[in-house]
Amino acid sequence: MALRLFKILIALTAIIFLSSCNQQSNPSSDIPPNEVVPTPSQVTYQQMELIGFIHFTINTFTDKEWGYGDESPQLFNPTQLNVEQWVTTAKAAGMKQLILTAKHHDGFCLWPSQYTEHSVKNSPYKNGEGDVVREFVDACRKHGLKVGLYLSPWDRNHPDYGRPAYITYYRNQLEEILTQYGEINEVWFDGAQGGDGYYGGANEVRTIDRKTYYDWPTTIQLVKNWQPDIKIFSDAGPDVHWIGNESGFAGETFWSTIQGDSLVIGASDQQYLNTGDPKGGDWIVGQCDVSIRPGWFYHESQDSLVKSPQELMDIYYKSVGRNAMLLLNLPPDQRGLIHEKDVESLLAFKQMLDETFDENLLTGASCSADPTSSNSVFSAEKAIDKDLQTYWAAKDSSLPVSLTIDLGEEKTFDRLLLQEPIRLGQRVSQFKVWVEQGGSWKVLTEGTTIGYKRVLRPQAVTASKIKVEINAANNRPALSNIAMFKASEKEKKQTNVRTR
Ligand code: FUL
Repeated sequence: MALRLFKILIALTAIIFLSSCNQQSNPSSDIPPNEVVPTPSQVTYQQMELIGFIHFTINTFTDKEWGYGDESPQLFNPTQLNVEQWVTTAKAAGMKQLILTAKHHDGFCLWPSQYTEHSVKNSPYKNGEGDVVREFVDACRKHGLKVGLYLSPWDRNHPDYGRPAYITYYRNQLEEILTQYGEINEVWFDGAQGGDGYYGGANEVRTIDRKTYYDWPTTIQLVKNWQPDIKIFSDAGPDVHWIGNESGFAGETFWSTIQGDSLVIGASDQQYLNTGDPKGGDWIVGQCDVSIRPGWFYHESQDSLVKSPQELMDIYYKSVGRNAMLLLNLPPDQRGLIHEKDVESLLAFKQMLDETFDENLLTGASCSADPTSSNSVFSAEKAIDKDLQTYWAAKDSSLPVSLTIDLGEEKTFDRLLLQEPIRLGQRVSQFKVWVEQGGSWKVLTEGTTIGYKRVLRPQAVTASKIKVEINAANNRPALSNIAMFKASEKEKKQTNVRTR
């Protein structure tokens, strides 16, 4: 009898112990989220990190950046167009999505729109039977990339631009590209709107009221009806917003929260877009768009100005490494191919990225929460377990709070990666990283926001213990990942590819 009671007692203790362990790793027992959090679809979107832009249209053949709108469709004549080459190049570089300029400001359509004659259907390409948008979406899907489409709101060809009739035309075109080509992951609304143009032969300047002309709320609703899971990009979101410059960098402090109703497409405060807003009531992912060349479209004169792999790395640190997306433009040339120089630089960049981030030097390390400042509810080890779903969280919001990582042996590193479990909101606004050297702790580097991903580039240091200290946060702090790397030697090599 006593033995049976003893066995029951053991079993009960085991059940209580196991269920308490389970509570710590089960996301269903998450810490309470912030008021403003991303949608699950925005989280998945940001996890793509690196995506690509394809600027290709009549401008490629006229050597212009902005076509006036009077170009003959006959000029669009790529001799070796190979959309698979675009997609396989992007994929080899680690891009997870490509966005194509289905229509740029000149109004020329890469698909045979039924609403205009200004399209591929009147070009020599495939004797007017071609549809570049179709080829593009098919190739992206074949190689597992998500699809995005750019449809310029400004149209320098259309006779009705600036009048109400154009809005119907624009929505008709959106309906074509968003209902006839399967699932589209992102639609890109550019901020350049109004000015001089051909406008059906009027050859004049047409200005619009950026706040009212497009009636964006109605268009956004239509887009979401056609493609419920689509991410809409613009200066004002609602899902993804422009970072405020075309050089590819987010602010060192960058919040994914922002006040959406203060933003106007084509007329937003660029500095505000560059930092986000800790008090913002909307979660809008920041996106850094930049071209691998000075121009967005291909120009032979820029063949010597392709950004070097080192420059691309620097852009990566200032975009993905600052909690934003990187949208890198690869403009095909008149053949319809991404130029060899661009491919070379892009793939060398990817190699550098892999060399730097392949070996996490925290493998095998142990992690503990500072006993004087926290007894962590979600265990400290979760911050280095390489599982982004799990996380360490402090027991409450008292600060500072720190995590100490014991590497077990001395290691040399110069890259640090931190991540917050953003599905619960963005919290940290000040942190420090310490290293123990010769028995005393020294501050190695410090920063403000973390968000989805923050990568820091301190001077190389050799240490066997590091400490991540959170000094300010808008809620109880949590970290889903801490990792440490040694940069590829190639990152530091001087480049003679481009000087600017
Ligand atoms: C800008 C446009 O005017 C450029 O031509 C390019 O498309 C870039 C991505 O957005 O606002």
